[in-house]
Amino acid sequence: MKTIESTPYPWPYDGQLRPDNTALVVIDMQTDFCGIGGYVDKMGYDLSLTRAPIGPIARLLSAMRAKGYHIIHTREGHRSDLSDLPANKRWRSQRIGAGIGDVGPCGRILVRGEPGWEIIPELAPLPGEVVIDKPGKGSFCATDLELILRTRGICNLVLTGITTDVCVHTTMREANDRGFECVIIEDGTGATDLSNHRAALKMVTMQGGVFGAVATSEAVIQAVQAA
Ligand code: C5J
Repeated sequence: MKTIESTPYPWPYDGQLRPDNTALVVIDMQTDFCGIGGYVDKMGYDLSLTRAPIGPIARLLSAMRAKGYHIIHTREGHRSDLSDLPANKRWRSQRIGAGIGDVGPCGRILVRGEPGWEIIPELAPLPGEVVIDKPGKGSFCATDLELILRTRGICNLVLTGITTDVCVHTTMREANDRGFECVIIEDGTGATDLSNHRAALKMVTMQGGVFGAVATSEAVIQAVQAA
């Protein structure tokens, strides 16, 4: 039996924390969400909030890669012809001055293959690690993530990335409804607004852990490194 110290219960619920059944999921650590000139920067939000999880995620990647855990990265982005970009998503982004598909300082905003869409170099995937390209906020919508998890026998997800209240939360809710056991990492996630980050974490802890549990990166690292 192995668990991580977390709130509101030691995670995972069944004590079966192992490299073969557990994945570290790193969500949307792309320049568009945490780099100068990217989508979040164009919207005028404080980049220090979305850059805060970079260090904790780097340490988690190092610890979990060393122990052979599955590593999965995601990228939010659209086809270059924007055929998978809903008109309302584009319209809303244009209203706030950061039109998805429009040219910005880092190329076309949230378009696959553009510089802003790339995962930041500090957290770059290693060869062989799964990278999920998603057109939406959740990582399960219009992707093969669930097929990959089931094929590999992964039932536990350690969720990190940005933003806590949007793509990470949507992914956690989607995963929870599919029966995956999730923990969200409080210092391994970040939002465009600090109170939204804190509220998103608090929501998870309600109802006995309505979507799973909340832990620190250090608690995960200590557990995976324990003999
Ligand atoms: C957003 C994301 N916030 N990765 N995307 O639009 O959370």
